[in-house]
Amino acid sequence: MHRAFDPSPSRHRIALDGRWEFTAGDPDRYCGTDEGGAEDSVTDDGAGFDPTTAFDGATDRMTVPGCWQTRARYHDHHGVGWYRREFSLPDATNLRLRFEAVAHEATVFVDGDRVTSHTGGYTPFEVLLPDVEAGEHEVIVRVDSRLDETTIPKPDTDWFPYGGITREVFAEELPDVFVEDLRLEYDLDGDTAVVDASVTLRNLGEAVEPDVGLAVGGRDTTGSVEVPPGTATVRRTLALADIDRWSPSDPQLYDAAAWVDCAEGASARRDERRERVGFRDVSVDGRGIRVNGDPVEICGVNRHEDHPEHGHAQPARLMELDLDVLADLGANTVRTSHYPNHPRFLDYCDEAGLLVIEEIPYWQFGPEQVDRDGILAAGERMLAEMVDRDYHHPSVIAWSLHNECATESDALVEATEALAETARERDETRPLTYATNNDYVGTAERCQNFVDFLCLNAYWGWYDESRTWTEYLDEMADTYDCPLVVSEFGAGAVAGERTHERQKWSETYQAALLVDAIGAIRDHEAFAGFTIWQYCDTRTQPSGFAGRPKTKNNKGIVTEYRRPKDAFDAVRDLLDGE
Ligand code: ADA
Repeated sequence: MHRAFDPSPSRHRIALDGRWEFTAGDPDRYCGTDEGGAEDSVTDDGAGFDPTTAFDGATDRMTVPGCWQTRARYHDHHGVGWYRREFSLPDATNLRLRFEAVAHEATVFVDGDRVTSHTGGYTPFEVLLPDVEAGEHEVIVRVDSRLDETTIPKPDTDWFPYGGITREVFAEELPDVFVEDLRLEYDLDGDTAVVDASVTLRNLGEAVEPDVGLAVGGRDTTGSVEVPPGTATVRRTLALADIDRWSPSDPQLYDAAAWVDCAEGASARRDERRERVGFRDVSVDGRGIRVNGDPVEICGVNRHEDHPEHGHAQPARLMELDLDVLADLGANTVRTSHYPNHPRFLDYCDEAGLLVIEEIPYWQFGPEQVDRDGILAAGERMLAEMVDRDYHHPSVIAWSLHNECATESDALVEATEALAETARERDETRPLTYATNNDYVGTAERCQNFVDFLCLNAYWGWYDESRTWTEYLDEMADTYDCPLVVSEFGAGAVAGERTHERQKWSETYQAALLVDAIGAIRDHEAFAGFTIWQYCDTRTQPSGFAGRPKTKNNKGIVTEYRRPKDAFDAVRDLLDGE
């Protein structure tokens, strides 16, 4: 299950995880790749491409969810992979086919027809297939993991952009009238919450007049509405008294459900969609970030989804382990650097009271990248997909628009304004931020007015020793009057190297640097907190990054297998972890 709760309990769900047939590379007859694949999947003689021919040669098996580079045979394969599997339907039905993530470009064929495509490896997509016949069906997915100067992220990231069907895939049977989307907004006044729900219904048949209901925290409301063929949005409101607010120390969650119930006819089925909400408000005020009006000190880490055996495709037990390790550390925040993490991980953060700053992989873009055709629009789409997917998580306290982009340039001023607008159109409740290293590298910052607080990345004591932490923090406090979080700082440490606190690459040096920086940040009243770079050691790319022993970014305070380094113990002592 891709979530920690069942979001659609009334639907029969067919999990499409497990072993798929797999083959690497395109067949000769496929000539859609240069133009982006999706619409152009025809052969050079102009005929429609038969995707089954991709499997004419020798084929292999691949586990879904999974990343092919975690297998030695495909360790260096940046390119195309074709996946195929079958599933059977006992009866004809409408189907919702959903992919939680495919890295990085997907083209999906069902029974030989191309049904959808998607670009962006960290957000979900789905397709509605009406009236699918009973019997055996075949799904084929062409996955292209290549990144180039026109993709998000760009190719030379300091993390490993694994390829594959990296998160869960499933098909859900749908009645003719179903809940396509549920959005719960609320107003809080003391311990009263007024929930305003938009229930989007989809009707694949004739006009009907079903009951549409909403339940939140044990209260419900129902009424009938006319639903014409197509899509209709119904509003339902509920006032809840005596609610317990969600907070980091008391993460109260409430179940919410919206349903549509058709009394008779072919669509005589109740369809239900569930969400979980935590009532809280997030605000920024002067120098502080507040939850329910109370200032919170951000004490956290940056987390990539990486592990030697799983890559990006994190099994639930690994997410649970990470949650436990973070609790042991005494951390209260995760920055999902540099892309939306798995939705189940965010469910766990909701349950644990962890705060999350979530980001899209707009990573180190210069003006020339942002000026490329389509990059801004693709960024806006990715941001919208992230906000839509994660809107209900109380743990998510801010959306981060980008990381270390050239925010001194006109192109980024324009892009930041557009991205901020996209986020605010979809969510008026959460503060916006982005991470910048401009002051660290000595260029001017021009985008801070589009966001509510700034994340600052700086590597004093590691890449550069020309300033002390206190000097830097004082200068940042004089430069900006918004809340500030030091969102990246750290040192590389080769696990087991325990030598001397002046010996770079040792655990000892890393621990000493973090203690010094964290002490200075916590002592400075202008700073709302910090997120350490980074949680665990991660695989990176061989090109472009000097100082990456074993092709890893070794700045983890735990190893790639989550074994604590000295820095973990030192930070835990500062944070009073277990
Ligand atoms: C940057 C970047 C990170 C990582 C880090 C480092 O701040 O945002 O992704 O590359 O530097 O380890 O140098």
